[in-house]
Amino acid sequence: MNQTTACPLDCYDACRIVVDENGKLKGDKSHPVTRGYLCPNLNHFTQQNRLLSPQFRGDEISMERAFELLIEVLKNSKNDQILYYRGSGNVSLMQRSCEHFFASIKAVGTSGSLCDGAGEAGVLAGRGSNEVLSPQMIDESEVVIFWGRNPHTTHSHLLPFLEGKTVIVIDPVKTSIAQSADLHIQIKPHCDLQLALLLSRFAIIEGIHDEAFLQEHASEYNDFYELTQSVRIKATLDFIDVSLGQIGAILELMKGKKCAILVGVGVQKYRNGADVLRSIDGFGAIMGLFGKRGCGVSYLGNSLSGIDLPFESLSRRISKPTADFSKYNCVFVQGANPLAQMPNSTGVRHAFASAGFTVYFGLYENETSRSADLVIPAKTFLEKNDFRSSYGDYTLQEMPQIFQSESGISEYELTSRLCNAFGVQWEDESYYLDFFRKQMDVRDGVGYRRNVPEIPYENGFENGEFEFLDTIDADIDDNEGFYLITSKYGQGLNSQFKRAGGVYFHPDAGFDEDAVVQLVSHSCSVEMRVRHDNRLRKDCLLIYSGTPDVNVLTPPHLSYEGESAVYQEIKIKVIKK
Ligand SMILES: Nc1nc2c(c(=O)[nH]1)N[C@H]1C(S)=C(S)[C@@H](COP(=O)(O)OP(=O)(O)OC[C@H]3O[C@@H](n4cnc5c(=O)[nH]c(N)nc54)[C@H](O)[C@@H]3O)O[C@H]1N2
Ligand SMILES: Nc1nc2c(c(=O)[nH]1)N[C@H]1C(S)=C(S)[C@@H](COP(=O)(O)OP(=O)(O)OC[C@H]3O[C@@H](n4cnc5c(=O)[nH]c(N)nc54)[C@H](O)[C@@H]3O)O[C@H]1N2
Ligand code: SF4
Ligand SMILES: [Mo]
Repeated sequence: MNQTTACPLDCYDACRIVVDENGKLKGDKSHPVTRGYLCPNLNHFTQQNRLLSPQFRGDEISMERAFELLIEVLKNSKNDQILYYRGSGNVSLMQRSCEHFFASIKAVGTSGSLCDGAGEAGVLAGRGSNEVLSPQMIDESEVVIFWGRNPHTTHSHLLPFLEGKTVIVIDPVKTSIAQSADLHIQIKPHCDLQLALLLSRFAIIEGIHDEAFLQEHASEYNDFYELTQSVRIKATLDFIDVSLGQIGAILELMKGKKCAILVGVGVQKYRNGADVLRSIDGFGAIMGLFGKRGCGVSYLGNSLSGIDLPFESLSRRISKPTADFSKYNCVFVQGANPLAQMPNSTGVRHAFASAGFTVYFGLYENETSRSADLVIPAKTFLEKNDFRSSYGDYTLQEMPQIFQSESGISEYELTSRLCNAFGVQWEDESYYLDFFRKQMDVRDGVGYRRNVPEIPYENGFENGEFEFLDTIDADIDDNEGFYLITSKYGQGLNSQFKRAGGVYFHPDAGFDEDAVVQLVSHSCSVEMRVRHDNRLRKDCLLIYSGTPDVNVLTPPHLSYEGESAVYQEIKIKVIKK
């Protein structure tokens, strides 16, 4: 008999999956968003290639022995010498059960993000809360703007909802959506703040701003207008590589239309990422896009909003993108591959190797598992009970266990063992599953979170009013080198599944295909093979997320707000070999 579950990968879509009697995964035709299709990541998902047994320094050991070793090192470490580092290999809710144990023994956790933290800080500063437009709400819009977001790769289930709409794309890369869009602005990277300010300024000059909305919900807009006037028009347009005609064209297409601006992580992989999001939100407010059907600015949402968790939460935390593993006697890594995915890989790898004892709890072998003292294999999402919420919509879906398996251990089971060993209060699995099930509101066979807005910001903003950006850092970075674009790869998910390789340049950027070049950033360098891609600007190079060693080039800085990694902050020098 067919069984249904949901995909727990770190992705907007949260697809509903049908598992047939042969164990094959298919999209659920009755789901309003999945509509019968999965993506390449899940179509090729197999139970193979996974870690099958625990290992201690490269030797296979039993699960019993693995727990003896883990418990011993935890008992011999002071609580502030234990670091719990969770990634986003699986974003389901039971992943958080392990945090209950580490919080209870007062270990150190992480705060901030490798992903969307800078942008989120900007959204919160302006709106007070971070709500998304569900695909059903985007369906009602007439104009959709993809701003630093690549839906063919990262949000493919949104594509059918775009039929018949006007599409505008703001992206330095001529992505698939840019190729079919009504208008593509191939902006220079890191110039979105200036573009948003210029759009806001010209919207007001042309009188297409929403005066009534601004009076009621964003009354400081005149100060924001003044701020936009501090931007020198001609010099800025030249620098960001956008023409006045293009600004006019965007506003003309938006005029009087229901418009959704979908912002991705691409715009905020910089230290001022929060201000970038805030300026885009500011433009949304000027156009009166909040609180109306089919309108809004939508970033990656908070998959936990409206959900109560039954687990203890860590009270002590360090910033995730700059976590210094060498300071800890025990580092416990769960669902993550920090040795590939954190910025500044060289520093991270040294620090990990000099930590007292390192544990990797995950599904696949990778840079982190190979360097860890102890490897504990996890169970796949098909082999354990769970729930899945999403940062792209308001679903909350049950993921029942579908297969039995002898290998690996679930997050619930691992936590049970640790809680038992340390006398930490812990309940039966059914208690936690019921806790989540009770928060699910099932409509037409699909589970949703309770207490979520149908129309985000319909009743205004959390702080009473929308708060505009009030100062800008006018510095324009014009250092030598190529802009680094490091975005998502269609055949893999960060460092899971198929991994990309090589560095991509425009064919006219001056490097021959297949040549090996040396790429140099802050203090580190790596060699990569050249690939050509004519979708790129000539001043950019592209290395996909998940490419081995890409993060040797990325800097160990935090965003000014939001404790986020800033992968694209530093330009890259290229040396021919
Ligand atoms: N297939 C696949 N899907 C995924 C993932 C994956 O690895 N593979 N990862 C998942 C995760 S973890 C996340 S966070 C989401 C992210 O989803 P997206 O936000 O769509 O991801 P990115 O590919 O990082 O960036 C999107 C776009 O930003 C553009 N960009 C880069 N720099 C700039 C800039 O300065 N300005 C502007 N305007 N655009 C810029 C890039 O060219 C790219 O097209 O995707 C999720 N989905
Ligand atoms: N250069 C560059 N670097 C980036 C990015 C980029 O765009 N460019 N993107 C950043 C972003 S947005 C993100 S979100 C991060 C992601 O970085 P990470 O959170 O480190 O994610 P992954 O690389 O996907 O590694 C996830 C690991 O989780 C394990 N896993 C999968 N399922 C389970 C499970 O059910 N249980 C357990 N215990 N483990 C499991 C698998 O073994 C897998 O190897 O990378 C960041 N790094
Ligand atoms: S990775 Fe995303 S698009 Fe692919 S099946 Fe999972 S939720 Fe759907
Ligand atoms: Mo992410």
